[in-house]
Amino acid sequence: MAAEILKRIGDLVAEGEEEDAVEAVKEALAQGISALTVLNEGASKGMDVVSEQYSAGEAFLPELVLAGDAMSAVIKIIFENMSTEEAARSKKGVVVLGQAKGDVHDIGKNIVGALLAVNGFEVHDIGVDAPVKAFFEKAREVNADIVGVSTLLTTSLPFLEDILRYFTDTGNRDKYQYIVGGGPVTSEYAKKIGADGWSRNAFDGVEMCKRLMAMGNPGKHEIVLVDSEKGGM
Ligand code: B12
Repeated sequence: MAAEILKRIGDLVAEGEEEDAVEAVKEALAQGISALTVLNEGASKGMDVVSEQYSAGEAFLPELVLAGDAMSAVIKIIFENMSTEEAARSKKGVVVLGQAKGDVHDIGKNIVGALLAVNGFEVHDIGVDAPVKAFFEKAREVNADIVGVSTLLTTSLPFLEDILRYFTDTGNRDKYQYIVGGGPVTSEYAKKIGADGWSRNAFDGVEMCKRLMAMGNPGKHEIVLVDSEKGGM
């Protein structure tokens, strides 16, 4: 029963059937399937399918846009449900999150932000295509502990280094833990640019942020890498 509706949610997301996908998600939640399961075993599988199809030349940009819209719509419902489940949790830290300059992909970033929020972090999302300086300005405004940057585009990778350099050049490097993630952002790259943390996915990202909060001393400790898919840390 659960498997059936989760498969249906994945299929509807992959096909970009936004309204039907939202209805199916509501149905699954009403059946008592947890919001996390709906995300992991349902909606995310649909994005995996369309990603594979795109890479294999079997799906094209219009299909991606539709699937992306459907995913964004169901994520909203899923996380509204998670927030109420987890509302009583206390604040673990303040995070500024944004998509690097030039990049308008936002599904992964939104999942990272929402998972951090339901795990007790206060998240400030500065959106997509965010200028280098915007990360610092928001971090200063909200007195952030962690600044996180996402990118899925190889062409936007240099901005990750630029943001960190901006913090350093303005004398603010030791105020914030700097974390990076997204498709082309490897752990080696994160290490190379001098980031404080990197994780493979959003779930690992929560663990990484908890550890960074416990460690303190931004820029002065060894980088925290969390990659549960490799079984390593
Ligand atoms: C959906 C999609 C789109 C949608 C985006 C919709 C949206 N609202 O986001 C649309 C159609 C708009 C789009 C546009 C483009 N896309 Co596109 N897109 C994709 C696709 C199929 C899926 C991305 C996705 O949402 N994945 C699901 C999420 C959940 O995964 P994720 O983003 O990786 O996030 C997870 C982790 O990476 C991690 N994470 C992410 N961010 C962060 C941040 C931190 C701090 C941490 C700790 C972790 C973390 O946690 C997340 C959750 O677990 C990928 C293919 C792929 N295999 O990734 C291509 C892909 C990313 N796109 C690509 C390209 C080239 C483009 C375009 C340039 C195409 C074009 N010719 O116009 C444009 C770019 C426009 C722009 N300026 O940004 C390439 C990028 C290649 C590269 N490495 O540079 C890819 C890889 C496709 C490919 N194989 O060629 N795209």
